[in-house]
Amino acid sequence: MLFAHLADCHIGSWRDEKLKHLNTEAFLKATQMCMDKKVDFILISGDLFNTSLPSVDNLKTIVGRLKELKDNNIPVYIIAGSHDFSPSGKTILDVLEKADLVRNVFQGEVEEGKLKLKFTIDEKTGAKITGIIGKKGMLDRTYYEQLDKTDLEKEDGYKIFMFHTALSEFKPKNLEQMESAPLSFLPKNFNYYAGTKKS
Ligand SMILES: [Mn+2]
Repeated sequence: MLFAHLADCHIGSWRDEKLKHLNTEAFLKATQMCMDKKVDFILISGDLFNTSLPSVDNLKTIVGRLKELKDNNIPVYIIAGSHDFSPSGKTILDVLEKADLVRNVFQGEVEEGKLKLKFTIDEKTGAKITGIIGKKGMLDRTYYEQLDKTDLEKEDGYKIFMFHTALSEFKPKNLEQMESAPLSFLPKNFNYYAGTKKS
């Protein structure tokens, strides 16, 4: 199995003429490598775009590439990051998912105060993928506190957990003030943790 893990692409984050194309170029280069190497799938752990409603130009470029990935039979699994939501909770990622260009793996329901996550199974490899979205100001903390880890940890097979928050144990000294979650928030027994810090 071969997969790629991207995060924090932040397409559209710079206004400066010299800088504003760099994120897009980096994304196009990385995803081109994915196609060249024929990866089985791609994970994007949040903040594909810098805003919940990206510009039409940026959307056109990224949607074009996502379509190419789809045509190459490379599924893209995503979670939303802290920049992906508008104040009303909307995100363009929902539109991309409707168009079948990405799959949001933050799936599940709350039963009696417990968050039960569901796995999304990659057809080609059988990899089981789930995760928790990132929200500004540690609003995602509630998800971790409610998370029922028992079934997740018991599940067999190759498992991937995607998340978008800094882990307290891995914070560098100069970012001590940064909001973070303790390692104990994550379910154990996964084969790969596809994380990124919140920024
Ligand atoms: Mn970010």
